[in-house]
Amino acid sequence: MKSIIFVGTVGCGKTTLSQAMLGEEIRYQKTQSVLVRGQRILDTPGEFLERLDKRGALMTTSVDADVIVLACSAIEGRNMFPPGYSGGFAKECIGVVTKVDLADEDQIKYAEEILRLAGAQRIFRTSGITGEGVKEFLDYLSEENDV
Ligand SMILES: Nc1nc2c(ncn2[C@@H]2O[C@H](COP(=O)(O)OP(=O)(O)OP(=O)(O)O)[C@@H](O)[C@H]2O)c(=O)[nH]1
Ligand SMILES: [Mg+2]
Repeated sequence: MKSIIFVGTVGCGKTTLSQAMLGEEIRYQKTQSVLVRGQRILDTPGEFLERLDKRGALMTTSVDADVIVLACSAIEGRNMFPPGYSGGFAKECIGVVTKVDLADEDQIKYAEEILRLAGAQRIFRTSGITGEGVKEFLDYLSEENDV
């Protein structure tokens, strides 16, 4: 599997999705600092995106990952990614809509639009709680993809 770094707002579901990807027990744990999970997943605190003074740290940390994964909760309803955000990383950038188990189709589409505007080239619909979409996402990360 390619190594990834999750980028998304506080509470959008990065850690929960990481736990689902790794087949771990799902338990809430606020991410306080950058954490490597299962060797290939860099889990970051949402504050790294939300606070302007932390965004540089996010860029530096992303050097260690093959793929940038922008995460957007389907029930969040706000966009914290600047347009074309992915361009700053100069790497493959994809998106995950999280918490699809709590959302309707319109909400999911809105989150997909946010991710597309941020520059995500592929987008997956996921839920760390029900496990929806997790296999498709993992399969993608295990494939060779030319972007
Ligand atoms: N129903 C549902 N709840 C979710 C899902 N993903 C996360 N949650 C809940 O949302 C809350 C925050 O989830 P986290 O995974 O900790 O969010 P995070 O993005 O890691 O947040 P930070 O570490 O603060 O950046 C927790 O209470 C989770 O149980 C999901 O797919 N479905
Ligand atoms: Mg977290």
